[in-house]
Amino acid sequence: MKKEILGREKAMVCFEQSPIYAITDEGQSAGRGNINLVREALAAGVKFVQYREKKKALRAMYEEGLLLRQLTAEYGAALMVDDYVDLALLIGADGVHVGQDDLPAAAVRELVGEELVIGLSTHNPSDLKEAVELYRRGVIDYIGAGPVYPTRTKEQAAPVTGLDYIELAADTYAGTGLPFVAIGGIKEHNIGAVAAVGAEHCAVVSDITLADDIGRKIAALTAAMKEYAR
Ligand code: TZP
Ligand code: MG
Repeated sequence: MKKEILGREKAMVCFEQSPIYAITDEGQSAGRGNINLVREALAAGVKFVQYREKKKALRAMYEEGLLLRQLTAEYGAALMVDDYVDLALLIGADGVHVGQDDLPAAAVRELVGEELVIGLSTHNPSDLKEAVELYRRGVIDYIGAGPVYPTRTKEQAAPVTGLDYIELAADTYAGTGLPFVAIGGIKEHNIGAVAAVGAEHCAVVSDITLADDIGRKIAALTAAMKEYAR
């Protein structure tokens, strides 16, 4: 199969171009399925998508991941895979997103080589400090920062960080260039506050996957970020 991988540099251009980072959760998709959800998000202009499923069989994720890869490639958008380095490599994804309890980012970099994006979740100033070092060494490309607000999407999420941590991530970005995306409980009614403390990118799961009209939702989230940007 032809691999549709964008490459690390182009994938990070997609990150830059996408204030909204859309993440899948089929269990909260009102029965629509990931392919439909992602198609609508891409049609609404999202350029950075993460395939994240915690309860799906890996075989089904492989089949679906191949389809999502094709779809994202048609829109010139980047596709990330949560947790599964093997799946990311096999489907030709643009990168993999790992958390603090997953394989260490440096070990993942050894596996994936230089052409894949690596994203790392961070939850506190100590994670952030380590992430800066990993970014300086070329191991990671961006971080997630949060959960900003309470969320029901992630089981056993880290303690809520509030907006102070997002402000710290924004100041760190200004000083080091480490790109970050705020995540956790971000919705149409509070995304402006997240943008106001300096987030230029917000990862949103349930407010998108449960939206009646995904196109309208993404337009509203994007407009609020623009309106309240620091
Ligand atoms: N990591 C930290 S919070 C979270 C993840 C994957 C879930 C965010 O989901 P939602 O529905 O946008 O709160
Ligand atoms: Mg993980």
